[in-house]
Amino acid sequence: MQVTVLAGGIGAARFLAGLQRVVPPESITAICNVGDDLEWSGLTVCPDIDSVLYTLGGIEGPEGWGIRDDTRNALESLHLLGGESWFGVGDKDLATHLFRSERLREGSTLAEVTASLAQARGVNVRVLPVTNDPHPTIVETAEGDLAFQEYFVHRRAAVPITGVKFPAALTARPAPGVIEAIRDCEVLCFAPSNPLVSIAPLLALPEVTEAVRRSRARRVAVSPIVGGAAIKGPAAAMMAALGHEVSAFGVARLYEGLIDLFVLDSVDTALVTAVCSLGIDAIATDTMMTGEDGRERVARNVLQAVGVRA
Ligand code: FO1
Repeated sequence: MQVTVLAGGIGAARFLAGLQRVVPPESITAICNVGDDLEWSGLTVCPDIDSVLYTLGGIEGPEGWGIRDDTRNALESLHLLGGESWFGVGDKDLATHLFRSERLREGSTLAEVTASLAQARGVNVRVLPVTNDPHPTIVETAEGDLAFQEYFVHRRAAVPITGVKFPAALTARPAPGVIEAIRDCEVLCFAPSNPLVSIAPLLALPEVTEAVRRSRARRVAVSPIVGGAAIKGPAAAMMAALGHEVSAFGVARLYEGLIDLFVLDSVDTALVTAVCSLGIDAIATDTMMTGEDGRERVARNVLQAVGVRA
């Protein structure tokens, strides 16, 4: 059985970490968002891919990004030199960006470098960038357009937003294997990631949405909104700012026509009927990925919900 996961960063990484304890990692493909990527001091940084690789490799930092017990000597020295230091790159993490950037400069694709990084970290899940091409997420704000990390980290997500756009969506091509992984899997999961800036950039590629629509997989989404709040990150505030209902139902509505089943948390049981009225099956279960056991339990619950014995 093949399982494909549409993935953002931290929420997806935790879900995948649980999933790889339930089904063989080799049977899992993660299709990762690259909209958060940035050029940092001349290096290519791919936060969502790295969060997935570090978490699956068991070395993620306490917030779910970066590497555990990392130091910031390089960043501090950079700061002393007057370089930009608002993006918190650790010393061990820096090695990933150096390696990736060098390989990209030599002509490797992002997918190839990602496969090398996965192998080096002992990650057996197939981790694919959704595209090898630049495909940035741009946040439209009252102060003008901001690249995602500029908005999220530099401006601490404190600037009022008016929209989100993906200017390269019509020119970026899906990376090799992406469409096949969506088309040929038995279970297609939308990870509990931010629907507007983690999953939407994947779906912004027309071929990806088309493949999701046509996939014969059981298509299931896990809500990143629980009890009207985001488990992590700016999803709730962004949904409110852009006029979406801040609830699991609001997320399900964004996925109308693309999923067969929506998994929401037990605290949102009252929303099951509303989600079903969208023509989407819905179940309420424990979706809290607390600790390694919690991640595994959520993955197991999701697979059971789609009828897979795990
Ligand atoms: N998030 C922060 O809130 N502050 C940071 O300084 C920061 C640095 C950083 C460095 C490398 C990396 O891979 C991720 C990093 N993140 C940081 C996380 C990242 O901005 C977001 O969590 C994701 O882009 C959202 O999925």
